[in-house]
Amino acid sequence: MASGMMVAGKWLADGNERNQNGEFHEIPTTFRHYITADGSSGFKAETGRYHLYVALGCPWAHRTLIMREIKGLYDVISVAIVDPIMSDKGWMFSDAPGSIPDSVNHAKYLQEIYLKANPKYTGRVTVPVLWDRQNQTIINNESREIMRMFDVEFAELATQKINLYPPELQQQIDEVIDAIYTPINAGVYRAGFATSQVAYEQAVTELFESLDKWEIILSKQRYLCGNFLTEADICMFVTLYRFDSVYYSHFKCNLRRIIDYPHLWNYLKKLYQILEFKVTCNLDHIKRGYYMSMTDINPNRIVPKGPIIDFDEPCDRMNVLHK
Ligand SMILES: N[C@@H](CCC(=O)N[C@@H](CS)C(=O)NCC(=O)O)C(=O)O
Repeated sequence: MASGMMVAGKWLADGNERNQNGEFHEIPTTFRHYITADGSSGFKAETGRYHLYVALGCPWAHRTLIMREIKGLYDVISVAIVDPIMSDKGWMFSDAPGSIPDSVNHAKYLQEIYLKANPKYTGRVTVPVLWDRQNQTIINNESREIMRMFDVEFAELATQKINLYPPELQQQIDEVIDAIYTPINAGVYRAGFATSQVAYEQAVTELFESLDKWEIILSKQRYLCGNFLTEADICMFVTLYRFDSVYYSHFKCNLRRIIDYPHLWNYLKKLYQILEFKVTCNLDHIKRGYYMSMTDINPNRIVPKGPIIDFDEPCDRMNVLHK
């Protein structure tokens, strides 16, 4: 989760920016083509044409993996999983347990994929990446858009006829995904990568104010957008699942643990116990990815043994799927 990059004479392990107040700002992704069911975008949703590159440790890539599972697109979209630990040349392919080498471009480093799509590319080399075998190029490297394409544009090819972006909830889903992005999904990084006390305290305060708010909302309803599972829940899950094992200690987001929030903790267990979520979770890749790749935060690369968390602990199981 960290590849070296020299910006303004300051070595930034994660390829992103800090402003003069020490606040972390993500550099936007740049490959933003869009696949459509009818191909009107120039890229048609088809079986066996697209290949997904992910890291199991990365929360953004995790979104796309969960959606691929929930929709039952495993025979439609193939996947490669990089080695959990970022090398000094960025993401690398290996046959480490849980990793899947690149069967399409046979790359050693993910950077080769970016340069194959654009030989002049000098930006961040991030996961997830959606590759097009037909045009030999990157379609998109923005998780929110890849998740949406799998949900909506590949719906006809999906074996699971489930809709996590139903028409009557679309506006609310987009508003909720926006509402949790800055304080929670990016918030943990804003706290963890802050290089000033002020920037850190700003981020961590906003983070817990937002978690407190969702704790109350989830005491009154099952999911973020009411009583049906939606894309917004996938976006919240990937941060909550990593929280007590990584963000609490590694990123100093330690006012409370998720297990200290009765409704957020129950919600997290409930999602985790959905098989399509559980099969995409790999705490070993997550912990080694964060603790061994970010040497500016964890110089000795020691991976903590704890905490011991039982995500299979009983929870109030609900009828989760929106048919
Ligand atoms: N906005 C992107 C963010 C992707 C991202 O930051 N991925 C991280 C891993 S969690 C990465 O690959 N970082 C490598 C780098 O920045 O060099 C998305 O949502 O897809």
